Amino acid sequence: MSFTTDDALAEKPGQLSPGWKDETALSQNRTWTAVKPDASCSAGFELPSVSVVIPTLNEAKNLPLLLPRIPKWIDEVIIVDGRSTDETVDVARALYPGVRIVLEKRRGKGAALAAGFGAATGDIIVTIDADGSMDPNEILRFVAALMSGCDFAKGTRFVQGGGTADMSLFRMLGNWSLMHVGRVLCGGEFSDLCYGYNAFWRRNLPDLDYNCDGFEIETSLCLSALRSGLKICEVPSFEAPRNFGQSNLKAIPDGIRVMRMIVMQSLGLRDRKRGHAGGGGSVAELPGE
Ligand SMILES: Nc1nc2c(ncn2[C@@H]2O[C@H](COP(=O)(O)OP(=O)(O)OP(=O)(O)O)[C@@H](O)[C@H]2O)c(=O)[nH]1
Ligand SMILES: [Mg+2]
Repeated sequence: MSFTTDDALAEKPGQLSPGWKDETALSQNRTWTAVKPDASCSAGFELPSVSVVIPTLNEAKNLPLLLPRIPKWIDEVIIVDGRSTDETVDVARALYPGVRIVLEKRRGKGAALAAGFGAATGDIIVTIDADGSMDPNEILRFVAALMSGCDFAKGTRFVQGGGTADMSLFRMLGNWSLMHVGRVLCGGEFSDLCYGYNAFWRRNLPDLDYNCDGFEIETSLCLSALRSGLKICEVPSFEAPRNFGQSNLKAIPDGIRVMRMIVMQSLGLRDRKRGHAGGGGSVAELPGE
């Protein structure tokens, strides 16, 4: 069904305020189309599907604190593993029926995320760590930011509403320095360049550079989004301490990798597109239960 602003005026004579009558939309006599609401369309628009990609390396003890808290409206959860020596994969399957397990044998969080991106089918991809430091309830903030017009929603611990309880002073200083080098060399106003809680539209994958293996992946995603002219917004997020196990991040070597990535992005030396998911051809998916 469709109707024009004239139809609306005819139906409600005298009920529209004079100010409203002066609106451009009214003077242009636009045609409006009524949308029939259904379960997935309660606000008059299609809701996007959401994939959550979780890289895991020996996170069996942490998954019980994460997976049951993933919101029920998430369409797809992808665990990217392949190098764990504990029960991570079994625990994931037991805790989250329908979870997709992607096996990536190559070392590094970047390689794992790339494999997850290749496997994801949702309109929106959200990345979240498995160690319990990120609250799955915040996913809604990221999805809302994308649905309100952003292309890339970047989690940040360093604005009002965000925070961290998981960073030593040394790492805090390193993070701060890298962020400022990133701003000077690449522009943008990121307040947090190295945080793993992010979300973006899957259709924008070709604009992003995720062709790197390690913890520099987040920096690479943000700076390539900036270079590609994507609309980026920051979303406040709180990082709690890792629940069990040890961090895989090594501040100095990984900091150097991030610095190298910033310099390469600033010089435009990066190839944005990854040839195929995982890049190394080592990606496999475990058959469903
Ligand atoms: N598949 C896969 N996942 C990884 C690899 N390295 C790290 N991860 C995962 O990436 C996420 C982030 O790693 P963390 O070790 O927590 O790194 P971090 O958050 O910077 O360090 P902390 O704040 O100290 O926990 C976790 O979910 C890890 O399990 C890897 O080589 N392969
Ligand atoms: Mg962590």
